[in-house]
Amino acid sequence: MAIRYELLHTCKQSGARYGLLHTPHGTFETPIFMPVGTQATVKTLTPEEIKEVSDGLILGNTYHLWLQPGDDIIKAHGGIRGFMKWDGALLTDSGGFQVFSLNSIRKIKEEGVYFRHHKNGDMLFLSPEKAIEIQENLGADIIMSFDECPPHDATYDYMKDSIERTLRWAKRGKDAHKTDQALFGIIQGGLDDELRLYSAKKTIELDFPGYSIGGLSVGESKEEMYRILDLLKPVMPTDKPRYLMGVGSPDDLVEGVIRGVDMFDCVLPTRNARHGTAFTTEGKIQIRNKRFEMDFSPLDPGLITPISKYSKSYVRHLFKAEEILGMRIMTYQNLAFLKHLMSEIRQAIKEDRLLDFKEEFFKKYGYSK
Ligand code: PRF
Repeated sequence: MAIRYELLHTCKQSGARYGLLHTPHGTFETPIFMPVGTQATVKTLTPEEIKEVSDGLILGNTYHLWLQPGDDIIKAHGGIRGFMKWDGALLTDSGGFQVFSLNSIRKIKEEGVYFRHHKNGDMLFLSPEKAIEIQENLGADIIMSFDECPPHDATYDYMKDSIERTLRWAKRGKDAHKTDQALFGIIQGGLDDELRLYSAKKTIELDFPGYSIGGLSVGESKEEMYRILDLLKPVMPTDKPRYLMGVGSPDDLVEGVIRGVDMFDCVLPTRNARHGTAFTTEGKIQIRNKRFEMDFSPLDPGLITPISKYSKSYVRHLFKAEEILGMRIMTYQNLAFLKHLMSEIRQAIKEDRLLDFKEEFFKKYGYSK
């Protein structure tokens, strides 16, 4: 196991955790947000830019890179890091979630999942062992068990069968895993307290170096997600990192950290950016809006970065003219904003005032709860 988590402080006001995640490619302060680089690129940015707007740890996807260009080609480059020239640290998701979210035609069997390629229709098969093998070829520092993420409104019986299978898959993945990459277990269980606690207990018994919380932010309300996080907080091992998968709106980051989460990833900041929505210290803005036509102020007057020299009026023009630079500037902004937010959160934890910070944050930035 080539990572180590060090818990350095627990916020007296909120119970949030401040710690260090030691990996072979850097030591990172947690809580941390990881930008998503699904196809061995954080869309629109160069690795040098990703360095500037991240804390140095990003996410890649097994599913996409296995299908294109193929994990053999990436392995021949020395893994994703060598392929995309990223010298920071990396985490890969196992492909399970993507199989379920991108493919409507699929068959879940005990041995794995059969499905059709979402573009060319080829019949494909992904299993716990195969997901580990691909992730070993992709070479990330942290890798994920192969899981099923059932719909949040699945029946109790379906959910129970699914988490039992995911537990058997986790064990099979663990048995197949040979490298010193850190393999995380994934807790599922939907919105049912009993099933969540059962999945947590059994996953923790398998003894992984870190635990992911999956199956959330899949259509349920924020209150339901926070309730499940509250439920899990006291049962998670304190000496291992906790990763909430696919969650990263500014309000969810604050609420997740309060509930003991150390790591997050989400396509939201980068995807929103490409659709013209900026996260700023003055709230969320849609840059295409007519009110920015003559606005010569920077995208985010409260956060000075290399893109602050561009006016809102200019970035609006780039979007209206469908110029690629517009997406680049907005992606830079949204990731820079989340990096800044996470550093403020860490500071507030260290000073035992994260609940005060939350109050201020929601009031000042206008993010809805
Ligand atoms: N499982 C995996 N990846 C994921 C999820 C999950 O449940 C989610 C759910 N929010 C995002 N990414 N393997």
